[in-house]
Amino acid sequence: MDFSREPEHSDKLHVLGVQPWNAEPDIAELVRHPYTPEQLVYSRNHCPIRALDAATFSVKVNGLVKHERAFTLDDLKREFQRKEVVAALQCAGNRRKTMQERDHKEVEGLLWGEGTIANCKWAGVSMRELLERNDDWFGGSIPLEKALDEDGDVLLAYEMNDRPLSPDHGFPFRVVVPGYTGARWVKWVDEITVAERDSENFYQKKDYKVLPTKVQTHEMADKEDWWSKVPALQANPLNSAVASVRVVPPGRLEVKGYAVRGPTGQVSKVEVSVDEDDTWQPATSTYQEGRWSWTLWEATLDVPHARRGKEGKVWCRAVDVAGTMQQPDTDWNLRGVAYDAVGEKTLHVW
Ligand SMILES: Nc1nc2c(c(=O)[nH]1)N[C@H]1C(S)=C(S)[C@@H](COP(=O)(O)O)O[C@H]1N2
Ligand SMILES: [Mo]
Repeated sequence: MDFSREPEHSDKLHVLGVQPWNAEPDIAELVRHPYTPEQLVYSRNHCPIRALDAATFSVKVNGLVKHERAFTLDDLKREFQRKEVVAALQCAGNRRKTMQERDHKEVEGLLWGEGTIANCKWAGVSMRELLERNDDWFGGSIPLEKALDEDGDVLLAYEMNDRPLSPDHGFPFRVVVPGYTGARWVKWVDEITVAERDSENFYQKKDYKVLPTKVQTHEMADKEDWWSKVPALQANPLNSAVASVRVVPPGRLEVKGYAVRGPTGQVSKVEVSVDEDDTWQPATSTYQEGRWSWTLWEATLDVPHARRGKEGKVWCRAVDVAGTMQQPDTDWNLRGVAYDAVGEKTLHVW
């Protein structure tokens, strides 16, 4: 049941759009908290927020399952164990503005900064248990494998940071897919279908894809049918960003930021530099938890050559347990998604 009342939004966010509601926090403030407090959790919506009544709202499980069934929030809580996972939720458009500025080339979409990421404790029902209860699927696709992988930690979540989800973030249910792009974390979910093919939904088929750089316009993407040639974006890339830099005279910088894992494993190291490719110094990790959280880090840099009034840049790069490392440059793509070049922050005066 949809109510007409408008949900209350956090006033701590920079607003990119009111209808639908799209807003992100200041990242210097964001990295002060290992678990992102609700008022600093970005909000990304393609349609109006839904205000649902948990007493009547239910989620259907159907498709290639033995028993189709609908569950209310009470059913889920009564019939399944509560499972928790700490995981960073991140929009595919995170750092899109940096991509546009860095490549001097316009990308399509809301110009998100580097704050569309939130590290929260999610709780709900294991997607694996839910599907196995109703089970008997045929074949498999990568998303089904992810849903059934015990270590994939996919949830049908009803809590965020130990509280019921708010309307902005999907009350009563949302899917939590640790390590995967935010677009797959469907909010207000009312149907889960096990099928042989991925969904025909617009956001699965015609959006959230890393198109090749040569696809320069939307018309070209449509005309040459690039949408069907490129797979849907799933796992987030290994990434990092410089969130704040404090100048400590004479000649020292205190730098803080976040890093987030890619498909090949958790972040094992973050390095910072003031000259990008010459010397990289290790940062210290101040927070990381489990397989799916973000990593908070900080570093103190001696920059004897820094002079007040001179422009400078601070860079950061993450390395994961498999040795994958963020690269200085990545290719521009039309939709500005999955931007993962080394982090950078310009200081106008240091
Ligand atoms: N129903 C619904 N679910 C959705 C979306 C949406 O527009 N509608 N946006 C998706 C995208 S693109 C992102 S990045 C995340 C954002 O989640 P948040 O608003 O809780 O931060 O939700 C995803 N789930
Ligand atoms: Mo997103």
